[in-house]
Amino acid sequence: MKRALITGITGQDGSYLADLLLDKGYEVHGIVRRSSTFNTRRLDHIYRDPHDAGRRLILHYGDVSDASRLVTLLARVRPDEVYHLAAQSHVRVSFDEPENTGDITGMGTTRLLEAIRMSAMDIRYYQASSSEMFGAAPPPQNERTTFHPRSPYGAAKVYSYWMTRNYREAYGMFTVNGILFNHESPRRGETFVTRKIARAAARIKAGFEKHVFLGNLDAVRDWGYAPEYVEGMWRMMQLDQPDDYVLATGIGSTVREFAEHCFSHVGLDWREHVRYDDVYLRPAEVDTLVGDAGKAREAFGWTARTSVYRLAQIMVDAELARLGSDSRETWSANPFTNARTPVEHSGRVL
Ligand code: NDP
Ligand code: GDR
Repeated sequence: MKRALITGITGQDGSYLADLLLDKGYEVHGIVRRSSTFNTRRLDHIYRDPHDAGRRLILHYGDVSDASRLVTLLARVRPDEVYHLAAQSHVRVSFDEPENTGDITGMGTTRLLEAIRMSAMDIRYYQASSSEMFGAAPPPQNERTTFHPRSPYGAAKVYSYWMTRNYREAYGMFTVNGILFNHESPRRGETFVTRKIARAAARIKAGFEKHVFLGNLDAVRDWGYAPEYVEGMWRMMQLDQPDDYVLATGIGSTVREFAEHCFSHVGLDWREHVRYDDVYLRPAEVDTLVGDAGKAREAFGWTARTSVYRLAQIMVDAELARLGSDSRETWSANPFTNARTPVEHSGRVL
């Protein structure tokens, strides 16, 4: 049985990747940050009691800021494959916390690569690289495009990208960069724009709210469906030779268009419900990201299958279903419910 270790297993991609690897018969180990509240909600459906002898999902406390913990975890788990997904992944927040973002999103990669190197084990390594590394470079972007990051997050990912390549070139390690364009799902964090809009459309339709506050509606992103992207991560880890690959749909849409798709799906006109708040602007914006995934298609037959329009429907339908199963009180108590809570005004929740 193959063994995988996933950092960031509690996040959107980590949870889909855990689903996929369990389906493929792996034993899956995940690193979870200690938190005063449960942060394993996305794993509830696959979690098994530790006393269940047959379980193949095993969670360990750890943090990518803690190098010695990464060493002890590798010795304990002895994985065949490591998927490094943990990061401070919010671009807007990275402007507020540049140092923390550098430490976690950048240095966290080096700590893990160095722990793998020192272990002398034969471990394949996946690095969650990002289209944000391209930043201001004109589209379409692919593996040969020069990076021009526009945020502390993007800069930290560029550093991690190069460390990943350097460990391949310097030590002959099997390390791959998956350069993934935006991918979304009902498990997307509530403060990323697609989930925020899908959630608002459903809640407005249900009569809980009237408006949602957004920033730049002109930004163009290449939005795909997350479960397809974790399949691509796994496939690039099964190749004979390590390399770097873009995963993208090749289609760009504006934030405005995404809002239009979500609101029209529930029979509403987005223009009546979307309001502007400059708190959601970034000090430097990435205007247009549209990827060219031709190399991945040729190397391992990967293509995105879900259109942005269908993606919006999937996300809104999931929000409507959630509204049906949750009580109104639960939603009202959620700090993300209202786009203009005092917390958001301080710029902390974006
Ligand atoms: P999420 O923000 O949903 O998940 C991030 C994960 O990292 C969470 O499990 C989080 O834990 C964990 N994490 C954060 N800080 C630490 C830390 N100090 N130590 C250990 N774990 C930590 O991100 P996604 O799932 O969307 O993305 C996965 C990866 O892919 C990220 O690296 C992201 O930057 C990158 N990426 C994402 C893209 C996308 O469109 N989704 C596109 C390209 C790259 P907790 O749950 O406790 O917060
Ligand atoms: P992004 O995703 O920055 O592309 O990073 P996000 O959904 O945060 O922003 C996309 C675009 O929407 C604009 N925008 C808003 N964004 C948010 N979050 N909230 C708003 O209210 C809002 N209004 C407009 C933004 O300005 C931006 O142009 C994501 C993350 O998952 C990264 O970790 C990943 O690397 C990249 O995708 C690829």
